[in-house]
Amino acid sequence: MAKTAKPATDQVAIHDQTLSRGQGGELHQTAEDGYDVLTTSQGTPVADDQNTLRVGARGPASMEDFHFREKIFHFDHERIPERVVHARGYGAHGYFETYESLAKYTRADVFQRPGEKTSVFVRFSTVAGNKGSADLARDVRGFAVKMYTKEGNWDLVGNNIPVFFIQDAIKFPDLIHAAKQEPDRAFPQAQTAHDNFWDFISLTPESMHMVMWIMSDRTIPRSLRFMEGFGVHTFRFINDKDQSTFVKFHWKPKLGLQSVAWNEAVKINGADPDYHRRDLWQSIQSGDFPEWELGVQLFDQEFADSFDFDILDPTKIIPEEVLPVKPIGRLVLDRMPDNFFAETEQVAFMTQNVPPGIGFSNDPLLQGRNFSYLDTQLKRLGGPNFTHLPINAPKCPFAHFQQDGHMAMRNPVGRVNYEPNSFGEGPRESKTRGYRHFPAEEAGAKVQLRPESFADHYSQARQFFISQTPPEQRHIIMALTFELSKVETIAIRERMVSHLLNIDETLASEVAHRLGIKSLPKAAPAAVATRQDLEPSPALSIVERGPKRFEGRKLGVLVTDGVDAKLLKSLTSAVLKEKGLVELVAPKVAGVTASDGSFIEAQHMIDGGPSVLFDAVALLPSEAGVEDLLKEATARDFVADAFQHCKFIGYSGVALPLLDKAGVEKDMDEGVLEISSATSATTFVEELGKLRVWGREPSVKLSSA
Ligand code: HDD
Repeated sequence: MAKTAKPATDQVAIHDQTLSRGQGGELHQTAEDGYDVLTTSQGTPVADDQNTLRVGARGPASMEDFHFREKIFHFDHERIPERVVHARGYGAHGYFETYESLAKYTRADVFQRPGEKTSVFVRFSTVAGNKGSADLARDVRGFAVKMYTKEGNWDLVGNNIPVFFIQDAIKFPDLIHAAKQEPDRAFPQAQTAHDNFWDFISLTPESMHMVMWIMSDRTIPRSLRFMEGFGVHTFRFINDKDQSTFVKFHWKPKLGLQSVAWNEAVKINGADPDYHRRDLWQSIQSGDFPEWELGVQLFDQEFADSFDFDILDPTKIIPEEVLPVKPIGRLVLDRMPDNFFAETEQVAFMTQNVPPGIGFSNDPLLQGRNFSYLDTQLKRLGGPNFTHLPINAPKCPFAHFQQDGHMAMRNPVGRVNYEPNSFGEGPRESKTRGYRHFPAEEAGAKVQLRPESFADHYSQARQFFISQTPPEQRHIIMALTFELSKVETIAIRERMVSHLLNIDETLASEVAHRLGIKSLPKAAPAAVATRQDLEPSPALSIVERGPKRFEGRKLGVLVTDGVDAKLLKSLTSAVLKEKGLVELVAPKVAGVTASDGSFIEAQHMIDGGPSVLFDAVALLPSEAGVEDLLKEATARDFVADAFQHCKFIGYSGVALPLLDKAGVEKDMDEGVLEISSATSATTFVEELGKLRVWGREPSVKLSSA
């Protein structure tokens, strides 16, 4: 109920009743004092929402209380089944802007006119965890984009990894059963570090390329804004003349790639399980709109025939160095949903939603997905009319003869609900404007087999590994060691090592050594005897594709009463100039009284703002303040964690004892910089663009056993 009386101008008189407009423009019944009147869902005004109708003040409830019964009934039915995968997600609205006409390749309306903007809704997700799981689970991230084009909705339902675990959709239920919590004990939640997952994986060599990706830092992104997205499969662009060009889709974040360290991820999950949601919410609400470029790899049949791998195999990429990614437009997210359930939860993505000009390839995973997505929406959304929900309805005109069913909101008007009809009513098919499937010539015996061209499971897995920088390779080794250390069945650990031997011997022996496996097992029998030695592809590294500056990142500044007001101001303006953010962490969340007597608000108390929430930290306590911080375990952790997570640390001279107490002073390196003036504050902030001092990592033993 609105707390303030509505001004008279907001009030409207309809049917002799005074009504007022709510936030969304909806009408409310208004009481004499101007308040919106609470009603039942039938519109009956409610007089008492605190007490059920009862017989006598201490007597039994009366069934007659229709308001109570309706309220509880509705509450009892609030939940819908969560998605069988990708249950935890977060979405936003925005637009896609086309750079240039692609009419030569595709008749897709969205790609015809340079500068044209198309509305989109994007939902990011984790895969394995339930709806309430934490954001920093080590997991693939879903990157699902719904474009409301003028010729129908186009759903590009991708991930932040360009390959997949399996080659055929028939294995999807097995993969997901194995990955999710084990069925007898219902744990672990949102983690693949358990026997069932690695048992399945180690018996599924086609997953080895994906294993390299999921054990890399790609699965612990710093922000949804700093990760790539991929359509994964090969699709088709189809032009006006019905000619086809193969296409792979890439989303590239404007602010560069960035992930966190595993030890950091574990702590972020405790400090802020909604870390990614909050980050997206804050950036959009503050007008700092996340942006990606859409890029395409375009190729013809001749390229496909000459390429080392089958372009229908979803466990393979085409390296960008072999076939460059051509930018064709940009995606900007600029509006959060008004209501999470109505939009983010009820949005129904379906791979088969394609407009004219976009077509499918014969990728067996894609073909299977085209069945699964429509089917799952019926279960989740309760009936065939989920396209009537505003988030799922096309924004272009549409006309068909589908009718009735649960919750039908749009029903045909008039007598005719079929075609053809001789009344001349209703929509008709159009050979020119309608969707035309690409007339690919297909022939062959009906068989159940995996083509030979899908058989090489190790070459690209190796290519991925050797394309990583040394810290990234260390992270893969440690991630594999961690995950397999949670596997209780020794034979499964060894089976995984036998696959790693086919990828990289050092990788295999490092993991085996850390797991305490005394003698290396034999390499797994490879379907293709000779592994190809492919050139490294630097585009596969996150570190190589980081940002150029601190833009969009957050500096956490630890302050106390007496903080040097001038220095803090210089530091803050240097960060803002780089388009970064500053948040203050103080002993009391209210804030601190600075050296010039001004009161400065803080965003966190020390316990609530550990350094894992920031990309870099600065320590600006006063001399008196540092004495108190030395007694605070949380202040020591703030510094020690920032150091072991290889972050840049700025400090004022008086903070040295705190660095000492945190065990950092003796190991100080080029990433720990003194801030004593406006100039040194600027130098510090310029350094922040490098994000991490990975060279520190071996010394802090973050990822070497
Ligand atoms: Fe899937 C959801 C991405 C393979 C069956 N998938 C789902 C979502 C994403 C993906 C991003 C969440 C959409 C949302 O936010 O609502 N899925 C992928 C990618 C795959 C993939 C990139 C491989 C390249 N998926 C895949 C297969 C199958 C499914 C092989 C089944 C044969 N996926 C589903 C589903 C879900 C889903 C069961 C669960 C909820 C939903 O569809 O709407 O149908």
